[in-house]
Amino acid sequence: MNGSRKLPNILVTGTPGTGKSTLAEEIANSANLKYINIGIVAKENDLFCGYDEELDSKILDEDGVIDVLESEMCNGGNVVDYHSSEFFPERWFDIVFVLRTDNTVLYTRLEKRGYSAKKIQNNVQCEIFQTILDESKAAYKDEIVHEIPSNTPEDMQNNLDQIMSWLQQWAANT
Ligand code: DAT
Repeated sequence: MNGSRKLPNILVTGTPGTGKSTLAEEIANSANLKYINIGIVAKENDLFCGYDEELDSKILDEDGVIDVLESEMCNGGNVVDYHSSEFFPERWFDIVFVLRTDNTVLYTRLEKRGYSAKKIQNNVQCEIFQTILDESKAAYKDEIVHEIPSNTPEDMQNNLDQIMSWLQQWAANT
């Protein structure tokens, strides 16, 4: 925990389609924190540096994103939503949630989103190999990284309840 912040910063990460935006927005609304979607920040500030044909997605200017968000993150009280976690400064986050979704459920969600077959396959494989979980565990202290299920609305409610209790505890300890 970073003693200089009055409110914590939360990272919600996971493979695309696992429910990051849905949960992160719910947390921000329920706890009166600021929701920060890295994709939107990048678009608004034109923070891309090319296109990855293999992954069929724009390449993020990571240093640019860090520069734009640094002071806001130092103040605390943010819920950050992104499908990667390792390039953020470790000191930014007090807790990291990695959403996990069963392959078939994820497949259906990505199909509904209109992704190409290749993009769906890449993302489902990323989930099968637990790429984002491993990346988060390598980038942050084990005790702040939490793997949470995100298959059903009940999972979401459960996750929200647990995160709200964690926030209350955080407030009580500062
Ligand atoms: P992400 O931000 O990780 O790409 P999202 O929040 O846009 O994912 O969610 C993808 C879709 O899945 C969207 O239609 C909402 C739905 N969804 C998210 N979390 C869910 C959950 N726990 N149970 C059922 N559906 C969920």
